[in-house]
Amino acid sequence: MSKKNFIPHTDYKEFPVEEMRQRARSFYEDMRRRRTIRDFADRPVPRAIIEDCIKTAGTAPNGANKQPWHFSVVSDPDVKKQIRAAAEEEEREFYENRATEEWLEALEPLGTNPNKPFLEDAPYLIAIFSKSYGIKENGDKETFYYVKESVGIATGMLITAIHNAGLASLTHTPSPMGFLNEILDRPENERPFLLLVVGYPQDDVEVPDITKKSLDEIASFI
Ligand code: IYR
Repeated sequence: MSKKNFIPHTDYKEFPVEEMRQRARSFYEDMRRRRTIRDFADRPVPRAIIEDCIKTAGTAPNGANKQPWHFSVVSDPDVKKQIRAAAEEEEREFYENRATEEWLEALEPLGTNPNKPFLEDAPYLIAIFSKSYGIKENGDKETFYYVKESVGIATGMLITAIHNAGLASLTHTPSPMGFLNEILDRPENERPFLLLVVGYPQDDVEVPDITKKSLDEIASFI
């Protein structure tokens, strides 16, 4: 007897072990090509691609299936310009005053600075908002659970989907990001989580010569 509201999970697909091995390896080989880039071309990207990537993010596992996220997709040049101006103001403050010496040193290999031309160059900015709580039809607050975890997972899936589609992204976190609520007209129960810049890399783009930790350094098998 199935539980109330349960249906058969007919979408699950098992693969023979050898095929699983190959799939796991080839997915890793493909994902390790992903790099954050900071120089975007202004070439357009069909909106349908972005829509499918966001639909992928929307399939993420999350607390009590409350789906506590909102993706605000910006392609309007005027809005991008406003976001760039507000982000650069925060970033100037960060680089000149707020960041500790240790933090600036950690950023040194990435070559970041307060100038954010990518916020206007890239065809899409996806502002990801986490919903701290929901609002019921009668206006009462609805509690949401594991909001940061949920939105973090959805964002990882979005970044993966964008890479899989053949586009590049940049996880940009101007701090604080409250200006995004104003510019994008998002309600008080939503908090900016991250600004994802999406598009094609500029021709001959370069990336920092940095490496990822080895399996031994990031995992233990007991
Ligand atoms: N938000 C700033 C600084 C910055 C911080 C970290 I941690 C990074 O990994 C990269 C940048 C900026 O976007 O420049």
